[in-house]
Amino acid sequence: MTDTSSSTAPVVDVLCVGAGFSGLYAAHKTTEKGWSFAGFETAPSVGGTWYWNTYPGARCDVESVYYSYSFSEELQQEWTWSERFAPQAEILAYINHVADRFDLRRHFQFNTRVVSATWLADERLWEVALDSGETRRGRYLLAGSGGLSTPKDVDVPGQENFAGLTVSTSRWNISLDDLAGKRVAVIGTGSSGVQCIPLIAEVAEHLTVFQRTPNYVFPARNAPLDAETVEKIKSNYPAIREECRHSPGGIPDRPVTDRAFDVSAEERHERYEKAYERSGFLGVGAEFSDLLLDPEANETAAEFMRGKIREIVDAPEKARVLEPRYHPLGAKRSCFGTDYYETFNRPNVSVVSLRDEPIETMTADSIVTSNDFYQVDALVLAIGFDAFTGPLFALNITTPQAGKLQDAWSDGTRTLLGIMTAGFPNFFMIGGPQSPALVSNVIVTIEQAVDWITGLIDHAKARGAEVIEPTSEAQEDWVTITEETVGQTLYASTDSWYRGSNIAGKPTTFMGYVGGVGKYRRMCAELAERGYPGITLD
Ligand code: FAD
Ligand code: N01
Repeated sequence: MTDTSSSTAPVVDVLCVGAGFSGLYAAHKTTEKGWSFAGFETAPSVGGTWYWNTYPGARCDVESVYYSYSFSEELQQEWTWSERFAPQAEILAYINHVADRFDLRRHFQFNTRVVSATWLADERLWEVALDSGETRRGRYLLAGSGGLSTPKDVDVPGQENFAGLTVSTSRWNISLDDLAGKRVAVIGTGSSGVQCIPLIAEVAEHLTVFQRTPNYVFPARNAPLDAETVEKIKSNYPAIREECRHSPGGIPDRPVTDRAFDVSAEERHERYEKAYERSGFLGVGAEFSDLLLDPEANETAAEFMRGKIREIVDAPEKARVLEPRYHPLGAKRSCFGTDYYETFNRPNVSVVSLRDEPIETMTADSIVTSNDFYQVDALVLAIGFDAFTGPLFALNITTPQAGKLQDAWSDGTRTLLGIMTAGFPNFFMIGGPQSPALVSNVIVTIEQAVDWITGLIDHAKARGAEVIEPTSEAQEDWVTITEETVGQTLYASTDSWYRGSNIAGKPTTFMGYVGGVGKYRRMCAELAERGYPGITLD
């Protein structure tokens, strides 16, 4: 590695990691204010999630008209989404359009990984070290490094023995044709697996799905957006965006107040049927107000979904394996699929329950379970991410007073508003842990966070302060709020990547605020109006 140490490079106002939705909006917002900005991105181009996750079937499951930037009326008028849930390529094209339209690429250094970030207390600056050997200094460090950008390490026993084609959904680098005529195994049935399985089934000679935990898969009900719908949306965008900003989930809400047992079994079933037709995040799982609070109420929705699976899947044994029984509906991230359960009616598709027969090892051409062995030519890993802390810890963020971020968070994430953390001055996370990003339309949270962070920096600058840091007391108050809010729900007791339980050794603390983006926005705004109590300026 050449040493191109750039001590002569100018000190910038803002250093930023990542050129996804977060980094690009941060670049736009801060440079508009006249601040200097230096962004770094491992990938050769913009896009973040939508650059990396190019597996067949990848698309958003928050409707595109909501899952997009709201900061520019011109942008939302000139861009037209073709489908209710745009495919990955279209979302990536949109992000590229945004980068070009607002001339944002010039602020980023691509093919560049930030390997460490160190607070230089005397200079009151951050210094980032890059994998090129260079260093750069700046006043503020923004992490737009993503919640789902670090793939989970492969932990399938014996996977290193496998000699066939191996590909991961989060780093997809083959074409679907490469799987044509092959015996394919997919391991993992979260959102990524659910989206790619039906398409792989269409080309594979045989597809075996290795499923550990069956999840609830709702029909996505994707469809082209017709001209009339697009026109209606475009003429109403400001109101739609406002509704999203003040909603619980960052999408227009459909408030319900009655509980599952307030109505008769027949009425409940009818309502679930209608909700199933509607699908989306406001479908079955949101039909009654207590579904994520009361296990018995939840079970009525869960059993409704199991009934749907039994209706759709012809073979009773396959249906039994696919029926979710190990966690409440919605307490792990729900999945939205197209022809997901129908795919298991194809003669070339089988499903293996790893709960019944765990994988013991792999050979050069097979997966060996406790019960059988399955010959495969290609292996697709859809095993998920080391969410939130994975990318943050890889930044090796260090301050003299608090040490490394991973040490400060060894018992779980501790933040103020999911944006700042005590002991790490001038460090801001966009859509970080303990923000609403985990359970919302993430773009709403990203825009709100960047707006709030820049407002706070303006406030500090106006007072001649260079250093911004939350107090430990304010941080503990926020940790308590997030824990109490989630503690009332079924999320709190369900193993999931939300709680870090998909990664061996990771502390299992819930990594989001589930009180809703609207309420969160109000709390952030109130803090600003009150002059940011709990945040010290120096
Ligand atoms: P990312 O898009 O993850 O971008 C972070 C970038 O930082 C990456 O490009 C990464 O390479 C870069 N980076 C990280 N560390 C470093 C480093 N050390 N040095 C340099 N660069 C670094 N959310 C929704 O709300 N709705 C959806 O429908 C939805 N669909 C999704 C589908 C998939 C397949 C996945 C994986 C996630 C989905 N999400 C969805 C969540 C999604 O991650 C966010 O919506 C959003 O894209 C996050 O944007 P971001 O810019 O914060 O992070
Ligand atoms: O990852 P996941 P994902 N052996 O962690 C299994 C977003 N997203 O990439 O549940 C066998 O959800 C694991 O089993 P279990 C969205 O927020 C959105 O699918 O741990 N199996 C699980 O079935 C989503 O929630 C979209 O028992 C193993 C699966 O792999 C998040 O990204 C699309 C295993 C992992 O599921 C992550 O989704 C894609 C092992 N060793 C992603 N290790 C949209 O639709 C793991 N598994 C918008």
